[in-house]
Amino acid sequence: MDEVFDASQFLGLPARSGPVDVAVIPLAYELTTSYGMGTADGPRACIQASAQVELFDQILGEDLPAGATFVTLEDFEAQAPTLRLQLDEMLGHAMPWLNGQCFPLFLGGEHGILPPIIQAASSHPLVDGDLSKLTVVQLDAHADLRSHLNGEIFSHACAASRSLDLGVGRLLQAGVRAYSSEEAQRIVSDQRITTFFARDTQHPHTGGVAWSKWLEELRELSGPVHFTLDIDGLDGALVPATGTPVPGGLSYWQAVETIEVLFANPHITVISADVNEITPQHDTPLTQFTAACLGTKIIACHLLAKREGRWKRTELVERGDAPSYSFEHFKQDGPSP
Ligand SMILES: [Mn+2]
Repeated sequence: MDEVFDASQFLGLPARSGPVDVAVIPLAYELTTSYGMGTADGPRACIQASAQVELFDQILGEDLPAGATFVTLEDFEAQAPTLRLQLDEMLGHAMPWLNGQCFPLFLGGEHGILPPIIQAASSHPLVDGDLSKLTVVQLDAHADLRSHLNGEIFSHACAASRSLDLGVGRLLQAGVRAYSSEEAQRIVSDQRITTFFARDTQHPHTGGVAWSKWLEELRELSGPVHFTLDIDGLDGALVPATGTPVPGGLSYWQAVETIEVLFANPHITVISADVNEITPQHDTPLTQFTAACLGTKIIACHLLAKREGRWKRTELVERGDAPSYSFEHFKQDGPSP
């Protein structure tokens, strides 16, 4: 049965009434991008490019939406006057979709969207206010472990640092090939961080061995997981329009394999994901189309996990002592160094 095509929706899939299974949430956010410009337009460009993505997924074995109800939200554009208030705004926007009732896929926007998503994830029933239960799996050219960039602690270059500061229990990174000495030291000293450097996984002779170890790490994870895909983790040739394209990155199939292996792990629940640092490419749609293909792969793998019992809608429990999660978090963090 053919569905009516709706260009405002991811994959052109029309929003349907009833409980939402998959929410695509564009976060048109660009405040601290250091080099390229245009990440605020990235999510919408990705949604437009998704119209050209095939609905059939090989491992799902059927066309999307595969019986699921999709919704693509309108672009979130921060209105607040300061960066911290905008992060709080984004937190409030993200949190309703992290209640365990659906799978949210956030489209960014610069990687600075990660800390508010992670803070919102603390309200997910499987995290239940304790972010040490949460693992973040990150594909990225950069470690994003700086304490600050040009004095700004919520810069995209600090996204992983701030997520760890919020209390995330583990951080697994791959594709990393551009980082500072400060970040190299943090990778060694912070036991929560495991980094697979592109220098090792992409090595022309021994890369396969390092890559197998990365996949092994993914297979050994347990508990709730957030997957964050900075598209600059891919080789710059695949995503030339992203803010900081870097050579020597992951192949498309390595990104696909990471997603498939992660979602196939029966001991984890991938509660949410984001694809970020998408910037529209005007001469060809390559950058936004690559992001749309990987966003589609994430959704297909989620639906497969759901079909095979690795993801279940959390039962809504009425609690007398319902925990309250602060929307003031970022605002109260005080001045930058
Ligand atoms: Mn990043």
